[in-house]
Amino acid sequence: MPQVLGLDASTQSCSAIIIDTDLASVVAEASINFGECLPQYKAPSGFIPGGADGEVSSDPRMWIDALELLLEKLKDQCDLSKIQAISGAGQQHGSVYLNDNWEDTLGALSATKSLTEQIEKCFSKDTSPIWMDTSTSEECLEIAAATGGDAAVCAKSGSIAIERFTGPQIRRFYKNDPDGYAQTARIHLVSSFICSLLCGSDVPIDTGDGAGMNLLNIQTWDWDPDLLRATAPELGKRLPKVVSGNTKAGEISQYFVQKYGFSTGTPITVFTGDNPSSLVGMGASKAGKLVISLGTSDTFFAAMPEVVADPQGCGHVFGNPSAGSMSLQCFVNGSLAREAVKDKFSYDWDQFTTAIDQTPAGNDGNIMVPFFRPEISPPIDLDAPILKGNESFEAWNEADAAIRACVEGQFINMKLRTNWMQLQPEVIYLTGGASKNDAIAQVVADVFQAQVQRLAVSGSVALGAALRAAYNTFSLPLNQLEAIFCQPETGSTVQPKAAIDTYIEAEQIFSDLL
Ligand code: XUL
Repeated sequence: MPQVLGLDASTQSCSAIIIDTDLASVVAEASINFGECLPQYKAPSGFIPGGADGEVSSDPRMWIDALELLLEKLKDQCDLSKIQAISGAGQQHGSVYLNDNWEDTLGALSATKSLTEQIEKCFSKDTSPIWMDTSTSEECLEIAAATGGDAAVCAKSGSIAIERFTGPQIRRFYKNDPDGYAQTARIHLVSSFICSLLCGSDVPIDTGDGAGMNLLNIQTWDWDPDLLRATAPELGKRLPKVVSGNTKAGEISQYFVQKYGFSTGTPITVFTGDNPSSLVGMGASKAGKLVISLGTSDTFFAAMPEVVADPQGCGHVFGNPSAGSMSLQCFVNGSLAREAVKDKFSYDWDQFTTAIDQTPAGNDGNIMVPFFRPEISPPIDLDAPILKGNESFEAWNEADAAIRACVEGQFINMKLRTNWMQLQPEVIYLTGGASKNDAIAQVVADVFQAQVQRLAVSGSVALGAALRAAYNTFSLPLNQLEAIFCQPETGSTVQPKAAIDTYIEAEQIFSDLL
């Protein structure tokens, strides 16, 4: 019975799933919430609060302790010697800075001491900047200027220089602490750091997570010499090599064999970023399916038929860990915008849903640019929505129409902004908090003129890691694994009802409003 372990080292927790690919079943799931289980790190939401100038960082020791607690928990639930393949994923962009003790320490881990105790002497920077950090605007400008501008950085790396991306973070560290940088022998992402610990050796970065650094060239899928030079001196030698997601990184270290009962020789597939992993875990690793995740921010991602970068510089291109590339685009005005318009009329969520149900697709020509705060897709500095329609609608006197206009506006904007990806969606997988709402799902189906499904999967990041490990280790076809583990929830499929031309004029008016 091949059992497979998938790990998810995310912002607030470290989670795992163990699946049995023969029995088509989930054997165990466990999670360690950093704030709850490791209060000594004083990071209730997984990062150190109160950072100056937009700095957001976490203590990498907390991630190591969480990994050990997680394995302890799993060991109590099942026999880890049955696991025959492992992979994982990490929150994207976060970086770990290590000195020249790193490789030797990894190779000589002793099961009688804790991991943190042994890795402690390997850090050349005490904390790890993570994806929520916005402190590097200056470094982004410098990297763009040294590389020939935003368009050049975007064409090379798949994204313009972005504050949270790892390259600008590395540059800021180099500028603020040149001695610390000089002592840094290796820079890892969260994903490759955790994978190195498990393998007991320094492992590569995959193209999925590597592309979130503003350092990887999306044509060659290798470090880009111009971007390395623009970021920090002698950076190339500090980075692990880059490999595709279907690469074996190593085998489980004796430390974990002795301490948690894993079997010697268990293969580990290179880790990837959480979004690339979720692409696989949602069953969307092949072009034609796309994922919309509705959260605080809404996120849109899909396997890409061609490697193209966003000419407007808002979206991102990452390696697809199952082959080729994927796109990702974030929309800041997600659930907070839906909530703001609901609250404006003192509605509850049931009234919000009824409002959408009782108004027609196309909203009688009433349109909203639903940005209650500055948006990044497209970049625009609004603090209140723009309304266009009849007089009473524009005066915010029509509650139901305003609610439909907000939701239609969000997905019209999403469709317009993601045209560059050249996708022809057959199925949209809707996930995240608001995805359960049938009225919102119907608007998505109508605007995109595609079928919408909600999957039964929870924890698509860890599941994606397990599926990748099974695919890579046992050569089980991904579509076969997806057919077993990524099934739509019964009765969750929504077909478009609106006529195909319902939104053509609205899309034009929406574009003209920006
Ligand atoms: C993607 C991003 C986040 C992180 C954390 O670019 O910044 O989604 O991966 O989840």
